[in-house]
Amino acid sequence: KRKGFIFDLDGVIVDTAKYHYLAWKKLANELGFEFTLEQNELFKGVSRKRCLEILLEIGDIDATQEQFDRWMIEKNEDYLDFIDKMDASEILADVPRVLEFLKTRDLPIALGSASKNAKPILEKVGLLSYFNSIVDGNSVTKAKPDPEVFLIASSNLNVEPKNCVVFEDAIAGIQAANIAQMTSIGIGDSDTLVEADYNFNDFTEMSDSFLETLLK
Ligand code: B16
Ligand code: MG
Repeated sequence: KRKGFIFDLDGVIVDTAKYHYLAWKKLANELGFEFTLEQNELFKGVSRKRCLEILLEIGDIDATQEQFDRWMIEKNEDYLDFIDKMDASEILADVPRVLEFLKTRDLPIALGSASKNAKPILEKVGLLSYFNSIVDGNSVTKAKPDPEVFLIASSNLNVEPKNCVVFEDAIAGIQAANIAQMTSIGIGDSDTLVEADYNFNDFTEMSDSFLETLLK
């Protein structure tokens, strides 16, 4: 059977979480409260709109629709200033080796991310050409753990969900892959990602022989 491979972006291909954090922290500070790295954990894999809602809950701030929209734009502009400076040096270890492994075997590859900035980021770091399909925050309506993002990717790749493999760093992302009946591979802390079918701290721990077993 034909296998398909779906990658999350933030925390799997690049570590953009630190830039999201700095941009949210700047906004929080402007609004007069602190935003910690620990609180930032709740923002991983979550849409921009939902992140702002949580941030305002943390700061106990009631916003008008107009303020809300303005802060969404402001945060994204600050985030894009960081993205603008990104290059290939920010690709996480051994990601190119795994992409190359799949590409040389002609296997279809998709991105499955909540980010609306996914495409420019892949372009910046020079990985866009590896992807047969980009499913991002612009094409999905339901957030992970809803499996929508991965099911669209599976259909775009023309590979049945049960033959898709998902690489994810967020609990909600692993749950989404499991609900979609896909093989879930947790990238990161195995105690956090206990629901994953397989766990690796990062791609340097994933051998070519393990990748071979995924093709069967
Ligand atoms: P944007 P992923 C997610 O990316 C991030 O983990 C999350 O923190 C962010 O809020 C979300 O993208 C939306 O990003 O503001 O760029 O649209 O992990 O799903 O690749
Ligand atoms: Mg992620």
